[in-house]
Amino acid sequence: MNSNQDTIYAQACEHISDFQFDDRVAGVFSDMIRRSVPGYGQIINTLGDFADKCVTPNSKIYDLGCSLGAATLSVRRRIEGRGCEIIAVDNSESMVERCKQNLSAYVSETPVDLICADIRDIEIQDASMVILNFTMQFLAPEDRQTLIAKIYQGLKPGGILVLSEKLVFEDEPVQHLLDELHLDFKRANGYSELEISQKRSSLEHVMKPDTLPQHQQRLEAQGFSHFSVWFQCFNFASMVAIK
Ligand code: GEK
Repeated sequence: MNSNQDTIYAQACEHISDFQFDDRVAGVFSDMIRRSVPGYGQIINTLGDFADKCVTPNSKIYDLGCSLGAATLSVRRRIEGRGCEIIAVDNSESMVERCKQNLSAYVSETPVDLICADIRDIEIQDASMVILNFTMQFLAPEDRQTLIAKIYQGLKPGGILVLSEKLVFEDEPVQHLLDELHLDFKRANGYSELEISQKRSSLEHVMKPDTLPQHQQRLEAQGFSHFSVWFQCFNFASMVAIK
């Protein structure tokens, strides 16, 4: 077995504690997210395409909840020579430490300011692109509108927010069906029933997904007048909003 393989919930635990982005998770995170989030690889690649089209010279790009830097790396290689700076933020020290190593493995002329901080506490300015790739779902629901307001204010006109999230659905049969398809995706990727159910319990109080209308209303309430879902696989979607 590969030491970077996610086996965190493979053994039965007496007590399932709340999920944390600690060193154990950071060490297997690439494997965990690819085996858990359908479309993750495609979304990461496409963030580079968005950057190529939308990032303007001498602007800033924010990767909020950057984890190991996958989105930052995808964007960085597409914007060389534009005089831009990427600000990558995560509040997990273990993630930031590993992210630093990942970023330094590639040569680039685009500086990355890697910050260990809460995304609620940082300033956003002169941005042509802001990325929230599966991060907002971990923020307390009452803090989400304030974060979107800060992002909107920090974006330049024409700048984009790419927001990827797990979704929930008001329609019960749809919720059930897409949930089942997601579980099958995890089973097909080698997770056992025990791993699936223990991970689910650990995330219960930590990750609070919204419905698609909740996202759209939040973005529109802030002033984003252009909005679309550009990717969806089962109960995972990525949205783009343009200022
Ligand atoms: C990727 N975007 O690979 N402030 C800063 N970071 C936070 C906060 C917060 N308040 N809350 C959570 N995080 C990445 C994947 S993972 C998604 C993002 C997942 C961080 C947390 O430490 C973790 O690294 C990340 O957000 C969420 O494209 O695990 O499903």
